[in-house]
Amino acid sequence: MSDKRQRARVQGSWAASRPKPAFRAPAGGAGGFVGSNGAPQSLPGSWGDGRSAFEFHQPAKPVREIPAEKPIEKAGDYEISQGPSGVSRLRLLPGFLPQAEADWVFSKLFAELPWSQKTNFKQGEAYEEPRLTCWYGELPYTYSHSTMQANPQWHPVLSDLRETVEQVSGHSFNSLLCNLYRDGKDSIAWHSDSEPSLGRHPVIASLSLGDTRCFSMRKNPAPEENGDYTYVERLRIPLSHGTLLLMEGATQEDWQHQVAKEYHDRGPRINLTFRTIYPEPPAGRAPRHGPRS
Ligand SMILES: O=C(O)CCC(=O)C(=O)O
Repeated sequence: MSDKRQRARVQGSWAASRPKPAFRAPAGGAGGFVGSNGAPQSLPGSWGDGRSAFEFHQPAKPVREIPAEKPIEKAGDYEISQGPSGVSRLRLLPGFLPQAEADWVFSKLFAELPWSQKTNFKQGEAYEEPRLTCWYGELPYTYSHSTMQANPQWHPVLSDLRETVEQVSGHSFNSLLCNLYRDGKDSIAWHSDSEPSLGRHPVIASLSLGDTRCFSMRKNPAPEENGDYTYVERLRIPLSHGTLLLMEGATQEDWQHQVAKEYHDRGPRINLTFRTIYPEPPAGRAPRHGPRS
C-alpha cells in the first residue's frame, strides 16, 4: 500500500499533549502534588489529578474514506458506473467453456500460437513486455508506441472460439490480442483499451484459460483530483479457467484495468481479448489510456 493510502486510513491520532498546569492544592494539601519549594507539581504523563496527559486529537479536516475494493465473483451483468460518458457495464460468465474443453483449448494454444515478447516504448526508452503476446486481425494494432503487424491467418481453434463468443455476446469482433502470462511474475500494468483504432465505447470480450489471476479495475479520477487515484472506486475480479468477461459501454473511457504480479507461485495463463479494430481513428477523439507495460 502506498504511504498516501496508508496515511489516509489513520482516523485522527493519539498524541501526548502539553500537560495543563497542575491543580494547586488548597490549603491543607488535598489533591495534586506540591514540591519541596511549595510549587504545584505534576507526574510525567498525568495532569497531576490522576488523568492521563495523552488525549485524542480530532483530525483538523474531515477524514476522506478510501472506498473498499469490491469483489465481483458471481455470474451476472454489472452496471459499474454511470457518468457523463455513459454507463459502464461488465458481464461475467464463469465456466463459459466447460472444464474439459478449456483444458484442451489451453494446451493447443499454449503449444501452437506464435508467442513472442513485444518491445514497447515509454518516453523514448525501450522495454520488454512482462508477458508473451500474439495478434490476429486484418489490420495492425498499435499500443505503447509499438505495432503488432496484421495477421489474417487465424488459428482454427481461435476462429471457433470467436464464433462462440460472438453468438453468446451478440457482438462481432474482427481482431484478437492473445496474452500468455508464463507465471505469477508476468503481468499487465494499469491501462484502458482506448486506442483510437478501437473507436468510441469498444466492446472487449476477454476469455481466460489456465491459472486464475486477479483482474483489477479502478475508476478514473474526476478532473479536480489531478490524476490522483487514491480515493477512486476499485473492483477485483478473479478470472478462472474458462471464464468470459465482457466490458461494454463507457468502461474503457471511465475505468482502467490491470493484472498485477503475484507474490505466490502461479501457473501459466492465457487471456484472449476479442476486439474490433477500425482502419481510421474517428475524427476528433483524444485517446485516454495509460501506457501498458
Ligand atoms: O489478461 C487479462 O485479463 C487482461 C489483458 C488486457 O488487459 C489486455 O489485453 O488489454
